[in-house]
Amino acid sequence: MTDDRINLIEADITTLAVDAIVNAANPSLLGGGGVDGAIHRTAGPELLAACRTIGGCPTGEARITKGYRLPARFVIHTVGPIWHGGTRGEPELLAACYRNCFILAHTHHLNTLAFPAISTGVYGYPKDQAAVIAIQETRVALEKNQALRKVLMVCFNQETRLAYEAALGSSTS
Ligand code: AR6
Repeated sequence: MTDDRINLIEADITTLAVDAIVNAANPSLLGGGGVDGAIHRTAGPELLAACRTIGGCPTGEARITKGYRLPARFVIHTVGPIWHGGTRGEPELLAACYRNCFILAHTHHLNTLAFPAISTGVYGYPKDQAAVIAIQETRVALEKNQALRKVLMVCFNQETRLAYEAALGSSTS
């Protein structure tokens, strides 16, 4: 059973005291709007300095930094695809984001993670389709990594919560 380790919560991700929160970043890793802006504002300038040393991140990949002034110990920065209608590899790239975040969590022995709905804000990915991919990849990761205790799916609005509820209900784990 994996779904008992997936929680949908309504929260500002920057307030969560988990091992790592995930940032929906852009390829520069130098900050932006949305959840990225909120994370950088709360984490403080040390986060930006750490991101500068990384030198960017291609779409679909992920990088890890400390959380600095955040209650979370680490930030996993991933770059989701921009939605262009779904024919430019968006589903595969979004799935790769989740997979690469879970790989970093595993290698850093992180047991509690919180995800925003990657790509569904500024990048325009349809929330329902993104939720299906997020839940699918999370179930696979939870099955493989029994040490992963809790994955929080942060719903910043009602539409996102409904999308996750539908994705969780649409198939068995
Ligand atoms: N806590 C949790 N979720 C949030 C928060 C928050 N504080 N703020 C927004 N969200 P977005 P993207 C939700 O636009 O689509 C940035 O400028 C939001 O409602 O943050 O991947 C980057 O630098 C939505 O459900 O990320 C990139 O340029 C989800 O987080 C670009 O935006 C993702 O929305 C990335 O776009």
